[in-house]
Amino acid sequence: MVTSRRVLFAVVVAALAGASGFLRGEAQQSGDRPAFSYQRVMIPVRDGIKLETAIMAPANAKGPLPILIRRTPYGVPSSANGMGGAALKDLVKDGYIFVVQNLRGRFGSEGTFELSSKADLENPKATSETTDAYDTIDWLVKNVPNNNGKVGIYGVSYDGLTAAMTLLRPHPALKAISEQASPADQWMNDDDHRYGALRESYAFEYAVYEQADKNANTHFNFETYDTYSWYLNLGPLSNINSKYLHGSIPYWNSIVQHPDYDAFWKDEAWVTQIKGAFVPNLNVAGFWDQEDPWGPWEIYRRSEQSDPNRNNFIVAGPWFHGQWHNAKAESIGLIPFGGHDTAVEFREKIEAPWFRYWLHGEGGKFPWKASTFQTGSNTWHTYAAWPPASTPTKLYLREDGVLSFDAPASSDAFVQYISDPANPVPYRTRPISPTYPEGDWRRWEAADQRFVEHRPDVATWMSRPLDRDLTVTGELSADLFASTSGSDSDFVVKLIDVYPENARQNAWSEAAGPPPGEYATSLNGYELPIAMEVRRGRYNTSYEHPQALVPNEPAEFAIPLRHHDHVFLKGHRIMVQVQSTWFPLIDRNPQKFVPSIYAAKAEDFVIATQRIYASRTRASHVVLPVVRN
Ligand code: PG9
Repeated sequence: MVTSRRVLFAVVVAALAGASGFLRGEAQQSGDRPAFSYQRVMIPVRDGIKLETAIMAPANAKGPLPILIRRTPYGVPSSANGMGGAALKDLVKDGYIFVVQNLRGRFGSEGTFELSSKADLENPKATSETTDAYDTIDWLVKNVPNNNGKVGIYGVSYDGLTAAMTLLRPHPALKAISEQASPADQWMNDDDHRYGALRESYAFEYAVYEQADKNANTHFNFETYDTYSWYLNLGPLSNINSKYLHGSIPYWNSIVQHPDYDAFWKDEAWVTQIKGAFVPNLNVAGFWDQEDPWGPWEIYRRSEQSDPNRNNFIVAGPWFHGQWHNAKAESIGLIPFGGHDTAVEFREKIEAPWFRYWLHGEGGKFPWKASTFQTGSNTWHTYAAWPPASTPTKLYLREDGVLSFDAPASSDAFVQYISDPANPVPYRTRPISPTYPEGDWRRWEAADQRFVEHRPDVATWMSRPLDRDLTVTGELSADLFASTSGSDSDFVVKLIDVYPENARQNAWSEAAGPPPGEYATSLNGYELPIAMEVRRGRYNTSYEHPQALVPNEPAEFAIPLRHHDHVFLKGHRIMVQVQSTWFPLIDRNPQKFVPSIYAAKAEDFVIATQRIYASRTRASHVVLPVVRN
């Protein structure tokens, strides 16, 4: 069942202007908020449809100003009041004409919202987020009074995607981009899949969120409090359409009609069209981004193919999705950032100077290519190139549950567990709230993994306490040698930083003991995930043509674990957990090969015996890019 919450638009100034008509709005000032005028205009694009756009200009501008655009599916502001918020403080100080536009088909914008990142640039009739941005910039520089002819575009997530897609065909007035947490290829990674494994809860709930109602962001109305139970009781995925959506959500229909990496997804993978860095772009990534942790690195990597003018930069920090635009970011969940307010530091020292340099011509170009807030050490770093030089170092999963730098010596050793799709491993503690409205969803990637360590279907390896700091900077990966008694299977790898048992002096007195609820909020023995990823067996040899695994025959699974900058501190231990379900984050693999999992029947889901090999010839391991300090 789908319910919709109408978002009320208080149109402060109902200024709907055509290509030449630009109406002046009233300047708004309240308390010490900066004074901004506010106009709502309809901007025409090449196929004749008009896009609803809010324009907020500082009332006290001394001279012409650059334009800073954000393009969004979530609704434009209904007044200029947001200009006083913490996220924009530094940009507001520098002076910009702020423009926020609804994507085609969302809220007051005409056309159809397809939730698509396809950009068919060869077809002169095709429109996309690339062409809509181009046409919007063209209109703005010609019609907005007092602009200096320079435009920047930025945004987080979907807004970041629309910023990033301007890289493919930038308007000449576009002088600076900052894509932040943009997805790049929705089959390969980020919101909807991980190397073809469906992110069931996210893909479903997001498709409903954006496509159930043109004029609202819609929360799916779960009739069960714990969504883990809801998804489990749902049974096979085909029940989403047969019992609830009835084909009403086009993007969900596309997902279930295209299980494999076919032409549909390859067209959606706009990032493959990047050939170099032709406009300055600051990519921004979060190490614990629960939605789009991969895209910014992929956009950065593709842009590095040709960057003679040093236009391509990346910043990464210890953030959940978009946390760098929160009023403060001093911690994620229970994990503190060593006294740093990383959001304020990012905005003051990186984001605002970025646009100041490119759009106001003040300050200097960043002397680095990459900057990170390194976790563990809790310090900012800059790098002349990413990734910096490191020594790939293998940590082996041994048969006795020990994680060791020494390779296993035995000839036929493995660790075994039983994976039952009827009792899948939850990805966070139950009850699991819906994805939207966001609550615990934001912080779950930094959650203590002790909550599943005891499960018989979670295999665990642990190192000895480290005798010195271990700095890991660059791309991590895992290489599992594994078998299943089934003919398809998932393997999830989690790399975990285990805090010492006495990591923190607890605040309560020995004699009084902890106040209710506080014992579980200690960092003592905390198991902090640093990297987590899943590989789906059917795609082990081909993304386009899934293949059955041979039952009980070991195969090698290469599992990329993305880019990180983390120090495992002296006294901490390193842990690896391996499991075959991660629910309902990832849909359940039936563990029996079927042509499409999305058409699987209840009886296709079978119990399987999984083996992770730990022998001389099949030495499962993770690879850490170790940097000597
Ligand atoms: N992660 C969301 C999203 C981005 C792009 C496409 C689909 C979803 C978002 O937060 O906007």
